[in-house]
Amino acid sequence: MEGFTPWPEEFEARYVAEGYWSDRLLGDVLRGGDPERVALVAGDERLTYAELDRRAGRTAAGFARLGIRRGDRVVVQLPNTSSFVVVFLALVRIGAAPVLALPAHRSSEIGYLCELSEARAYVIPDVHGGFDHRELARSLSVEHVVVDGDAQEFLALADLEADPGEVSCERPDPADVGVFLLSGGTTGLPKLIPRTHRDYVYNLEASAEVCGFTPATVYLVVLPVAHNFALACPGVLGVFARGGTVVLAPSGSPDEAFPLIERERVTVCAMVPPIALLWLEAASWSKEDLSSLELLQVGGAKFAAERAAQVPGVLGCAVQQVLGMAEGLLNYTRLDDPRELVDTTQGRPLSPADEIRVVDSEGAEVAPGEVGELLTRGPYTLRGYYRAPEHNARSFTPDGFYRTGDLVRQLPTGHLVVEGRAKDQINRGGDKISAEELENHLLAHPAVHDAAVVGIPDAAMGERTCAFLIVRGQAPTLREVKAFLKERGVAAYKWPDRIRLVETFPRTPVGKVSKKELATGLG
Ligand code: OOB
Repeated sequence: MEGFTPWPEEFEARYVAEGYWSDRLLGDVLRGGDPERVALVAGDERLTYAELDRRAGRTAAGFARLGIRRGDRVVVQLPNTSSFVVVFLALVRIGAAPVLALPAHRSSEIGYLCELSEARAYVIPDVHGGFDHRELARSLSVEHVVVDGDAQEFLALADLEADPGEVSCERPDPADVGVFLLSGGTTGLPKLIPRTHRDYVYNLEASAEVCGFTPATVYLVVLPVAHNFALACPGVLGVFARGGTVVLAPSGSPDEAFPLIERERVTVCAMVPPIALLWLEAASWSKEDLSSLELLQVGGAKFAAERAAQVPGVLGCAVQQVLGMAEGLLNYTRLDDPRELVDTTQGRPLSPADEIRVVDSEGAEVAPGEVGELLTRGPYTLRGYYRAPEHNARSFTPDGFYRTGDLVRQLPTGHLVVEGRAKDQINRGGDKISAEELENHLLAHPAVHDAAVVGIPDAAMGERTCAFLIVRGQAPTLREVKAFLKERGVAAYKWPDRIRLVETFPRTPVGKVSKKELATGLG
């Protein structure tokens, strides 16, 4: 595929020879499950492996009948519903790569994703969280819009289904791009991460192994299912690969999640730290029986050691810290690690083939145990963002290591401790916000002369977003700034929590805006 950077041949040969890469495909992930067992619970729906397989097959045939085929891209923006799972499986079966947008994305993000990926179709709910996605779809120029629900002038997902016997379609190659994930982003525009069938299958199968998933696993999804963590670390796909059961929740709120844990006897759940904090609080007064829980996976942002240490006592289950990224590299604390490591580190690399370097600002490796930027290369870490040559030149070393922008130190055991960040990004409770992207939107406001966006510490979210503005004329209020960003179609999680008006920005010796100084000045 044009715009995709493959692994160099010698790496490909090694990953195949050493068994990291197989010829299993994402679309075959259901094949291990007992046909009679429940694969998916969503609201009142309960689908067995056989039923889910059949629906995925019929929907795959439907997309193929529309003319969507191997190598095409389809932007999928569905919330935590069975339709997400069906559409995802359908597309990967016919070799069309889903581009996984988040439900919170709006016209700014979706328009860009459709254009960059030259999407043949856009799959949406009718209305979700009070937002009418059909209206957004009307502003796009994509060939097919498929709606889960009331389709109006578009095509209803329910009407898309076709008989798999009637349409033939090409089988994808394991080396093909199977799915596009979104990068948290550090530049003006979001980036697309191509994940091949074989690298992502390895990602989810190796994760399922390390996390001890079995047919008895009952996995509750509380993060957006389109996020890598919930989808494949080991996530929904890892559960399917092991023949377990997935339960979809609309959110991580204890009001919604706890009754599901009790009813479905949930054993494992993946979440970001703010949700874990809510659960720790809610467990003391909630009446639900949470005793089925065995494992809480926490990642996406740093989880404090003190809170991690509370999990077993309060929630009655083990905790696992996960330092992951859509770009690839996953670190997990292991189920048999000593408690000290589980509480105080963000895990160690998933794969023996993951290569890790911790380097200083000149790119030289730091002494063992010192803090530096984490670089990585491996069988499931990208070699380049999709169609982004200039950005790739900066994001990778000449020998193919991805610069994560995370500041870490590595213990003799291999475990990593996240100590900070070298990238211009805000991590708002696991949601990633590119400072530059938000600054560019703010600069479009007629009263904003200059803008600098920084993260400020926050007890619940880890960080919140503060926009420092130099204005000309009438200064906008926070409310007006939010309304302006909404009007521009920017996802709400990117809107600043605070604005601060300033006369000038502090500068570094080389004349760059000193975000460190801006952030500390807030106190
Ligand atoms: C996950 O993926 P992304 O792509 O949303 O964000 C990746 C970035 C990392 O580079 C790091 O800056 C931060 O999120 N991060 C953490 C962390 N886990 C991720 N920072 C501190 N502590 C952690 N445990 O966030 C993601 C993907 C797969 C599994 C889990 C998380």
